Amino acid sequence: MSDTTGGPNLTQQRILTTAIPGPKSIELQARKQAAVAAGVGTTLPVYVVAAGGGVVLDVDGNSLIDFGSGIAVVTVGNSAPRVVEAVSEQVQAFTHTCFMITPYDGYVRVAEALNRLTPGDHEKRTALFNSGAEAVENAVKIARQHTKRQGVVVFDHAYHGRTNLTMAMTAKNMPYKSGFGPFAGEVYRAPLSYPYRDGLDGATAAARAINVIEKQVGVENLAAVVIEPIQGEGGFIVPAPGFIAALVQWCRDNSVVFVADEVQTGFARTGALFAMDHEDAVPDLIVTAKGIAGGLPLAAVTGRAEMMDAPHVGGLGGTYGGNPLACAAALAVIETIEADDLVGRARAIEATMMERLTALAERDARVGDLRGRGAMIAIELVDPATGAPDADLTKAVAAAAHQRGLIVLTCGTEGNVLRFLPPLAMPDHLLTEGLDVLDEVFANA
Ligand code: PLZ
Repeated sequence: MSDTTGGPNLTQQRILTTAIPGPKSIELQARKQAAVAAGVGTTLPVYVVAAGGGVVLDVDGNSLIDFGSGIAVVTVGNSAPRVVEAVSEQVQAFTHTCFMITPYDGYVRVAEALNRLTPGDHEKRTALFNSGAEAVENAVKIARQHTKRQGVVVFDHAYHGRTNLTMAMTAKNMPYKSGFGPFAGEVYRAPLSYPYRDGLDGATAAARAINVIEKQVGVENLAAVVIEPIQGEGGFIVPAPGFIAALVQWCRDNSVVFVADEVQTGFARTGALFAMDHEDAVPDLIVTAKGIAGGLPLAAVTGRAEMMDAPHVGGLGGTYGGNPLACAAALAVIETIEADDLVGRARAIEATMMERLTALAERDARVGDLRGRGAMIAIELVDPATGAPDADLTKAVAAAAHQRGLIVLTCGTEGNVLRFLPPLAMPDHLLTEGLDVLDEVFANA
């Protein structure tokens, strides 16, 4: 196979042939600056020619270890073989008809699979969309129709997207919201459970959030509570045990729709098919995207039939939602997760990462917290003396890792969280080497 073909057969090695970025990438980045809107930033401007397994190959011949998965998207790996085959077959058959005009069975099969795989054994329905933000918006539309109420509660540090409604739902001002208002109304923010920072147990943190909701919104005005079971962009915050279950129970008691935004946590990422599977609770609606289709744009809302069926016929849709290529990819992703036991693989990755990062945290007091599940792990970096978030160190560590050929991402409201999201197709030797690179970087930082 030629070296510019992606997929798992791409040479699984970290190779640095130039400085990062190399000369060809620098040239392309100059063209990008002249041609692409400045608002669209790039974290690590190496221009990609192929990717697969655990590496990303750039135009200068550098092969980088991928601890990012394109922000938790290529969970099954880049150009995963079943995805390539299914999409290639579909692209020859037809590329689009619009499901709202003349439908096709790929969409129905994805809906059936999601109804089967998502948490809870109640009767379910699914609707397909293009992006996480679009699906979150549709979950809110569905909850409003079902409850005949308007209010939406979200949480501190939440990330739900960049469209107008989801900007209102996202917590962080820069870079997501600043100057882009006015934002959609009827969105209210409640305090999260953030064990490292608030020290509260799940029940206490839930009682605090519920008090805010009852006093500041009022149950009679509330359509939905929307939460990421593990926050993604907000800092990979795992709520204290029982927090999510208490919120779900409160929603049930008050006829409020509980929406789990599993755009980042879904599809085996956390060592379960869905992060809600770790909680002793079942969401009413679950929003999925990213990992669902191995890199093709697809998103879904799945949930209780009586809620999903509340909007009138024609009330939900969009030109491309459930595009045939994306559906073919999703079916191949689901087959891959099941056939290759990627849930088990995510747990094995968790074990390796936790062992190595625990050792790092013990050696280096700047690692204030280590948290996450499966192949969704992060460290929060702080000033050891004060516990204050250290965004500068986080930026420096990420940049040094990039220089050494390791793709890592940062996150967190304070920008002081380094997150690791390797594809589950990553071979062990690259996972270990990536962790070695991190050790080196911390030793020199
Ligand atoms: N909900 C939980 O993580 C997307 C955003 C990157 P879209 N997260 C990555 C960026 O800077 O734009 C995300 C998410 C959760 C919703 C979304 C939105 O998904 O597919 O980007 O619209």
